[in-house]
Amino acid sequence: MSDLILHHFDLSPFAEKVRLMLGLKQLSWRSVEIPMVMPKPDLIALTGGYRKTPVLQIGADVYCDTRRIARELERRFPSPSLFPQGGGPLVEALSAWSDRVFFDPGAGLAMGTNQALIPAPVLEDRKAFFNFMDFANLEADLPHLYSQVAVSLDLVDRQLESGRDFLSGDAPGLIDIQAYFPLWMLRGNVARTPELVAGRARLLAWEQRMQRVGHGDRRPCTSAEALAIAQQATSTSESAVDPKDPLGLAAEDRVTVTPDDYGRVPVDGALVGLSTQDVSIRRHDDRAGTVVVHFPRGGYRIDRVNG
Ligand SMILES: N[C@@H](CCC(=O)N[C@@H](CS)C(=O)NCC(=O)O)C(=O)O
Repeated sequence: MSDLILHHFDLSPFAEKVRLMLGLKQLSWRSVEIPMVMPKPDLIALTGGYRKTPVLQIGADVYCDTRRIARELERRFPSPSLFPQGGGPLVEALSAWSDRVFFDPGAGLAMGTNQALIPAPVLEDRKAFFNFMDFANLEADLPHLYSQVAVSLDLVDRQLESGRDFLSGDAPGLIDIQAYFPLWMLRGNVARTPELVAGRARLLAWEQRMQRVGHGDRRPCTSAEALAIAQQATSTSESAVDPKDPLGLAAEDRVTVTPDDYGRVPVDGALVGLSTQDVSIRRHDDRAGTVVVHFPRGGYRIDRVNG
């Protein structure tokens, strides 16, 4: 099988989510460092416009969004599982809590408590990108954001009440990673984090256990090498479009796939796969060759391109 290549940057919380999945599964992977802000020409050559961090490349298959990446890692490397106690669908559903309810106010705090320190190009980029953040009122909103983060920290702490080591039992799983990555972001960016977790001994012990999950075996890779790998590879994805899908699409239909939240850049291609949970499209780029780009369906719009 081709190498796993993660396109990411070290400070990215969503990338930390995937690095921990790779660590939990004790996988070897290659790391391409991408820019924190646009432009990202080498990433866009692979994705066709999707700019968020991280993206996982396996040969000529390009997986966008941490939820799609989790499903693919679990499919290709089932053991050790991201769901050691089962319950996968519920854990996937809980990404609506971790990735939005917990992450968004944490990101607001990371921005709002550091606005004066954030380099201007990053601040300008994120002002345009994070459409859910009211940058003009972030400072006034800090008490509200602290209260929102406290809601989630309290839930995690209370889930550990029974004395279990991890949120659903004795072994770490995706639910722990989902709950941990916003705390990882707070630690790195919000000076008052020690106060937010003070007195929560169970949470602190769990946090240390999560740090020990690690990142697996990481080796460097350049973006030029990653593009050459894509260029020489052929996608291993099967073409399968559900004929009963409500959108009424067929294989090879030209469509765009667009995140419905923030970073709403459409990716244009020929439909390859469409199931209840996943969508994939084929596209060509002079430098990346012919690639298949994969997205989850939850939180993404698929639109037919006429003509
Ligand atoms: N739903 C996406 C969210 C990813 C996301 O928002 N990532 C942030 C970085 S942590 C991002 O893309 N920031 C802007 C950038 O990297 O250009 C996922 O699960 O992968």
